[in-house]
Amino acid sequence: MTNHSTPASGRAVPPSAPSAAGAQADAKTALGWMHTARFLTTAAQLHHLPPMDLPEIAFVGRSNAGKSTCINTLTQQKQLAFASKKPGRTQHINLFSLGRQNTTDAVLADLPGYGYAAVPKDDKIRWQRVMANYLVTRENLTGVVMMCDPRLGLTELDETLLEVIRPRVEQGLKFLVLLTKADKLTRSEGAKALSIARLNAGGGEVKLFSALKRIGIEDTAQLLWQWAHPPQAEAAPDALGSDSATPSDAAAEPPEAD
Ligand SMILES: Nc1nc2c(ncn2[C@@H]2O[C@H](COP(=O)(O)OP(=O)(O)OP(=O)(O)O)[C@@H](O)[C@H]2O)c(=O)[nH]1
Ligand SMILES: [Mg+2]
Repeated sequence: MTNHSTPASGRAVPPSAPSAAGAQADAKTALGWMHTARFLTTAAQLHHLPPMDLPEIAFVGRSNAGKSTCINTLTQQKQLAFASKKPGRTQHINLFSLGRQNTTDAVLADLPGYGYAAVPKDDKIRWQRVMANYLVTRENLTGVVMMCDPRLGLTELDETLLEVIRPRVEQGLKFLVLLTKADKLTRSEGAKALSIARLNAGGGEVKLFSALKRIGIEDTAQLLWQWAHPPQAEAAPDALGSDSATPSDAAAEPPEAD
């Protein structure tokens, strides 16, 4: 796939400063930031995941929905995450660090897909439990990107996952449904899929996405940047009365320009 149009100048572009209304980045900045992604670690079980206190954004969805391809496309790296025609390719939780100049200001998590029929039942149940635990207990989880093939719609397991994360979404967990492989839809099918998914996503954000036709890439990168760089007030909801100009934490501060 020729999807790695490296923003050669991206590294040198200083990110936009967070405005009073909230941190925003232009597409070039957001894609430059995504391009800094590098492999951090892999874990077969939750307790193997390193505890972290940086924003973490998880990609979830049915097997074969396009999670790994989406990560590769957003990060403009061909093989950062394992993508394959064969469903069930991703079998561990794989973490990738993001941040310029070898600092890390956020983490992406590529999760194994669910619903792949050929997986033995016990493995399925085990994995669903790991996934639910991850979504409920991972403290630094800041956002969830649910990848959904609109030709299949939201499956029962997608709905279950939505139920699992609903309490956290109500408490501020960010949530985006990406309707994948949008290249396979006509314009009107795409519009219809968007409105159906918006109804089902309970007010969460929904976008069309295609790695192949490069649909939704910039928007998604910008949204993830925003999630990982919340406005100051959101980053430090209770400053314990501190009125001093404390240095902001790495997650709230835009990375320095090279
Ligand atoms: N047409 C089209 N195919 C895509 C797109 N994104 C992914 N695919 C294909 O879908 C298949 C599955 O992609 P993956 O990224 O491995 O899917 P996954 O969700 O990570 O799958 P698991 O690891 O099994 O959970 C591969 O054959 C990809 O080439 C897209 O935007 N358009
Ligand atoms: Mg995968």
